[in-house]
Amino acid sequence: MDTAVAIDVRLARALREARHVAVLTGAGISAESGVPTFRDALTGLWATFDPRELATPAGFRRNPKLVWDWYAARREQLREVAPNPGHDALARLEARVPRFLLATQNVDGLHARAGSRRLVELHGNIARVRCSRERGRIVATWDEPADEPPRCPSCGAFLRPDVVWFEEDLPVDALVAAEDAARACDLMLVVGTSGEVYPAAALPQYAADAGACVVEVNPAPTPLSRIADHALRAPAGVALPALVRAAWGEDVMPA
Ligand code: BV8
Repeated sequence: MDTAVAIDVRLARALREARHVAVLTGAGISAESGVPTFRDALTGLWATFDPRELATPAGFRRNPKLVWDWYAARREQLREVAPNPGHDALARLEARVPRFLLATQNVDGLHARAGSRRLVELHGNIARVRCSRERGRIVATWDEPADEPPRCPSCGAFLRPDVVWFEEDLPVDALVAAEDAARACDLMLVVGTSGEVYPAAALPQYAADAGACVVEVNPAPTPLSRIADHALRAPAGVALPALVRAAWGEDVMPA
């Protein structure tokens, strides 16, 4: 992996002087932790499965066991991974900025494990399992039947991952907090997202419309690149520690 990225001195100053920073992350920030992204041609989960089959209510109704097993496999895989220097840099950044909010589309829980606290999970968290009928009922333990998902101990409906599927509404509090932060921030970091999934992908436009400095951290251009004032075309695990070092001259400890 390349180990250097040049940080524009104006960007370093903008971050150091920012009073309110908002961050939007996507699957790309977890790629260096070994978590497959959704659209990476080589390892992307969608390359293996049809999203219409798996991450939608209709897909779950059609084949509950396949969807349950896909999430169970992803939960299992997450036991082997750890936050990377990109997650760590964002946790360190939070401690340096007066007002900060990290909105993630990821469901892998790695930001919280890295120590991020001012965090909203726009698409839920794969480690949580809930009743498919009673949205608020989180279930901590279950038996694994062979031919169908486990059932809710309270009402008998299938259990499901506590994530937001396509065509499902995002948690209102999380989305409102993320939108408010996007509209109020001085600077927004947009990290590791293809910018294709809404309403999360609308957040950088809110920040740009409000006059914030928008910074894209992504090895590849995306539909969001046109609204970015700065682009760090490098992996997040390299670019984010370099950005924090350039702003405050500190070393972000390796994960
Ligand atoms: C909603 C949880 C209202 C599950 C996910 C038609 C009908 C119905 C809806 C729609 C429609 N048309 C549009 C919509 C809205 C729809 C949508 O946006 N669809 C898209 C596909 C067009 N959105 C929704 O349905 C949302 N709900 O709108 O509710 C509603 C209600 C009823 C009817 C209609 C609307 C819900 C969206 C949430 C879906 N759930 N995840 C799970 O995880 O299994 S989305 C899923 O994709 C993940 O959360 C993921 O984060 C997200 C977005 O992907 P990215 O994070 O961007 O990841 P991706 O792989 O795409 O890109 C990775 C990037 O990282 C790349 O750019 C790559 O270059 C970069 N990268 C790679 N390596 C690195 C890196 N960057 C930095 N460092 C590296 N090392």
